[in-house]
Amino acid sequence: MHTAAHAFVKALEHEGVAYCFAVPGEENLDVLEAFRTSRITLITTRHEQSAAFMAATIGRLTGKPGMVMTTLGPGATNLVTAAAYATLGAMPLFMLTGQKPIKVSKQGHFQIISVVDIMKPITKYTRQIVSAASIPSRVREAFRVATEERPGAVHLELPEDIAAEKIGELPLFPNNTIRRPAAEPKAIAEAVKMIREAARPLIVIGAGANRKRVSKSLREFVDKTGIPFCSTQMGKGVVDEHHPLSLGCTALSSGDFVHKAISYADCIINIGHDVVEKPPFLMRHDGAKVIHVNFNSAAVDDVYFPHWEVVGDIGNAVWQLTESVEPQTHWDFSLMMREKEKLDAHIARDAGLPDFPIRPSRFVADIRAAVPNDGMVCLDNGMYKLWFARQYKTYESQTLLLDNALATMGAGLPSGMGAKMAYPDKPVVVVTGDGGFLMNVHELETAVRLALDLTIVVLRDNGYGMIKWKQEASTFQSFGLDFGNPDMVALAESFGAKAYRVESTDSFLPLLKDCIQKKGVHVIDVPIDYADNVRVLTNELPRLVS
Ligand SMILES: Cc1ncc(C[n+]2csc(CCOP(=O)(O)OP(=O)(O)O)c2C)c(N)n1
Ligand SMILES: [Mg+2]
Repeated sequence: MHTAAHAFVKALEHEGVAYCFAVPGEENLDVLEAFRTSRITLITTRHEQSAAFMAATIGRLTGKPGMVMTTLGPGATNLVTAAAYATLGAMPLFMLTGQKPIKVSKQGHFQIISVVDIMKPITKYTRQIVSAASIPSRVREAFRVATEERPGAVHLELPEDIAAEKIGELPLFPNNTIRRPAAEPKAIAEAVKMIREAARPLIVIGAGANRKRVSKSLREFVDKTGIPFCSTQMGKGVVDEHHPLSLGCTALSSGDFVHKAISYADCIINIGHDVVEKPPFLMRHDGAKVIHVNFNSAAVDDVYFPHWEVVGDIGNAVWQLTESVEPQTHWDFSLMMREKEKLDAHIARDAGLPDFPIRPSRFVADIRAAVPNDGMVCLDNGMYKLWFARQYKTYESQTLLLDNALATMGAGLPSGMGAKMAYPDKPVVVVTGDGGFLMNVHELETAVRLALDLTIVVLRDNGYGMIKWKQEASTFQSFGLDFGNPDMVALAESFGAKAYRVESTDSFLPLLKDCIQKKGVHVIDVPIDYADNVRVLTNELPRLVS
């Protein structure tokens, strides 16, 4: 007879789980045994946090929950950051944790904390399984909730005595494809009227538009109407940023050319807005009219209170708008387009700077030159994220994976590993700071063991550069943000990776191209000069964008 753990793993197979990332504990042993003969691939990692970052990335890219398994207590608490990352970032993630026996236990409170309570504020659903018979329905419900808009993390706890129970075959529940409801025609009609009557409409693309298949319909909307667009950091790439009507990304909170372009709009078609991202524009009561197009109605906020809402499947809503909105002769985009020209010229100006250590604009330009159009760049969190969001033009949706929701350090390398597993044929480059890299550097061992083809570029400024920028820009004295580094090349080589130190700026691009072509894990140690953070972003831009 099978155990409840077998029933659990069968339910996971039924949900289409391909990988389970795990640091197992003794409370997981029955489940581990069930995985041994399952078609799900178990991937042992070196930390629970990084395991869950990998799983969340699989969820983010496939739309189906990625899975992580840990033990109780310390294994479960190590999931906290990644659960928050998935929930704030709207990534479907399924977490399974073990627990001591709940029926009879002779172990006191050893390692026991209420994991379900810990998970409450950072998940959409968290339950302890108290009877084997409820496994199929609990698993189905967890996967349904994790996947449904807005997606996020869910958690089940399986105590070891329940997992070990002998049971017969349990029937599984249908895993239906659910069609999302379409926006109501009256909602569309009013939006069409507002867009037609505007003088300078503008499309703003947010994180929600980057989750589902919206790219094609949005591209058609832009092409047919000729309305310019810009995006938030997590909306990058939904429409090719090389498009002549692309006004850029709201990488900085304010004060860039793109913000100036937005200020000219009198009607903003705000597609897939997500309040977790810093607002791409601040609404004013006497400002532009805003049309909210999203899966759900708008969460009202001091800076966000749209005038009209088109609620329903975004792709369908955009298709309906495309059907009805014709280009209007009274629309005038000339002021917006002038800001685009200035932005493009500003980005191009520093793209070829020869200085060593490399400067941020040159670094971003070199990465863009090396990575093919469909190749993926996965960022950790640090100063370079702003430079990438501002200056790395994406061709396709989900080709620049960044986290502008929890914005946690440490997710760069694991997210790159998850991306490579989700898309084995696409080149994947991780860009991380020296701070963030060392937060999950141990996963180099997992990457080498899995024989992933992955290039990791480590930007070395010997400090927490992003915070140093804010410290300097706020005119604080330099204090408390510098650190030393190990020899990155020796460190990476000790894990079995190939490693290189960049000693001239011109050598970086050919080296990167070469690593992307080759098999295996490659780590490139790149010293960076961050003086442009203050020089360009803090001091120069406000002068230029007046
Ligand atoms: C887990 C976590 N801790 C702290 C922060 C705050 N923080 C944001 S960026 C940053 C510095 C990142 O340093 P590094 O990885 O070296 O990148 P750099 O900015 O130097 O390029 C810090 C400390 C964070 N976002 N996440
Ligand atoms: Mg750094």
